[in-house]
Amino acid sequence: MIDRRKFIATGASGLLLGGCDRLNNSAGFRGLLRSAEKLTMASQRLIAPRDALAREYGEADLSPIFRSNGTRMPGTPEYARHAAEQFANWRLVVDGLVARPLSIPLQTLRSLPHRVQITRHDCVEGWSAIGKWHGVQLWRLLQLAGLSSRAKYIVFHCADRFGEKPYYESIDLIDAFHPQTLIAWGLNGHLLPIPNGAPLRLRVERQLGYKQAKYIERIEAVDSLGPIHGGKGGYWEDNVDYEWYAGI
Ligand SMILES: Nc1nc2c(c(=O)[nH]1)N[C@H]1C(S)=C(S)[C@@H](COP(=O)(O)O)O[C@H]1N2
Ligand SMILES: [Mo]
Repeated sequence: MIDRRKFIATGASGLLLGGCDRLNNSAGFRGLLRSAEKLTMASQRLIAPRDALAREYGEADLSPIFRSNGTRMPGTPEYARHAAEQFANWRLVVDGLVARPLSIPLQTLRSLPHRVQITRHDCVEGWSAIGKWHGVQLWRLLQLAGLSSRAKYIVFHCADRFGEKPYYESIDLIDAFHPQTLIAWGLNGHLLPIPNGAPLRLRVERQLGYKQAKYIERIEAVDSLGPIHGGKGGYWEDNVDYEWYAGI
């Protein structure tokens, strides 16, 4: 019995091979193939990684302790008072280029739909830790506030100071609307501990540790980073020339 499918398959691929062989023999066509390949790689590097999800891990991968770095306890009297009250009166301000500026009580924020994700944090100082984060997706807050079409960046103002200088960070709208970008209020199944940024910290999973702003009290939408503090978009960017886009 003749296997018709096999016959057709062989026949077809035979034809294709014949055609490709002929084309492959032309140096010009091989060059074209190579440049098309380079083009694909280049465009994937430029576009795909910005939207791609950061790797998520399982419970078994969690680091036994998620260490703390930078500020472990903001030194201001205001923060001390909030900490003593278990942050019962903490509010998150969302303002700048928005239609409806918000001042969201922490309790309300924690009652919004949230996402849980286990990701790896990489610090430039050469350590990593895997933690489980619980938080509201930033895009939800920007939607609630009615982000203006003039906005280009989202700035995170923090409660801690380095001398006189407040810690702050900023991201663009691609990262701001990324599904894994959270305003996190929980770590490993508990409310966020103070050393890790209580009561609210940013998780922007495609970027390095210093972008993960802790102790967030205000989120500001802006069209330019120039007028804010040193103008380079973040405390470390202003003061020690760290990259603004710290992609990993
Ligand atoms: N407000 C604030 N956010 C901050 C810092 C800080 O000192 N202050 N340190 C950054 C750095 S360098 C790292 S590696 C992470 C550390 O987060 P962790 O303390 O939860 O490990 O927070 C980042 N966010
Ligand atoms: Mo870091």
